[in-house]
Amino acid sequence: MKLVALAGGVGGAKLTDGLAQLLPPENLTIVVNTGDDFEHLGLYISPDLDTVCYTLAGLANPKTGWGRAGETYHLLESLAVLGGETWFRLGDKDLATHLERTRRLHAGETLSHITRLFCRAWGVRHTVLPMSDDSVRTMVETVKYGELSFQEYFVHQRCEPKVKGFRFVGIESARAAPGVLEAIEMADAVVLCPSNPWVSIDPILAVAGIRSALEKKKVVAVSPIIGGKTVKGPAAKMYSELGVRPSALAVAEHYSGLLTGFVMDQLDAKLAEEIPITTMVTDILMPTQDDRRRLAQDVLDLIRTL
Ligand code: FO1
Repeated sequence: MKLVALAGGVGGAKLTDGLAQLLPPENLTIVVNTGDDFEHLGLYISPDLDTVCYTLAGLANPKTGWGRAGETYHLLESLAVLGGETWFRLGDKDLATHLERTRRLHAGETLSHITRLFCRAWGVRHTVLPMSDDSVRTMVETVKYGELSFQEYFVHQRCEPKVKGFRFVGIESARAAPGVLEAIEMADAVVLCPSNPWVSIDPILAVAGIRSALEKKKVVAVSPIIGGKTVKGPAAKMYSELGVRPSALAVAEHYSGLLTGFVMDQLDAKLAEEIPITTMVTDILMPTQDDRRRLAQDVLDLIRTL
């Protein structure tokens, strides 16, 4: 079975890792949100791309899900002494990624090309593609502070400001990165990983051609919400602040018109009858490597029945 997975940060990375344990490299392409990307300390940072690649490479920090395992923060500590900006925790190993990526971007290489080179260096054999090589920046409209850039909202303000909406700056002119639409075309199904629907999956769906390519495919979403709460991150809080009761049902409705199948947690089993598409009820938490593979297997089993 040939699959494309659309992924954001930590939850998405875990499921793609499970899928990568089950599918050979030629049968899995992972398309990653780049709306979270930003420039910081003169460096180009692509948090979701790095989270997915580090996870697939077995290099990710197991505690946070983002950044590198066994990380040190010597640069940040020295920067703090000088009164520099330290709110975004860039570890020493991780910095090498940002330095080399930034150097290559300045030399005219594309993000997708650089990602391919880095994946080869890290031993990641499955294809990881940024959604676009063009700049897309997620802006979060907040009640108190007006519009904030995504990392300002997410990391600096710790997702505390109440949100009113989102804007993806640059989306009108962003083209899908080379290979994205081709991979969807060739796929038997597309999986929307348990990432934040508002700020991880929606930016990918908003890139020209991606949503319409998905409309011709079997599409299965895995809920990032269990029992009204998100496993990690602000998705449930965002639903509440936007006037929608956070639930697996709200996620299914978020993607309405696009889905052929839906996967949600046992805790939400009662909601299954309200979802008008084939729904699998299973354990969607992925605390261990085995859980990632088990959930990925459930997703593949569901796809085979559609
Ligand atoms: N998330 C945090 O909550 N605090 C951080 O200091 C932080 C640093 C960081 C550095 C590199 C990187 O690739 C990711 C990092 N993240 C951090 C995670 C990240 O910004 C978010 O999880 C995503 O953008 C949302 O998917």
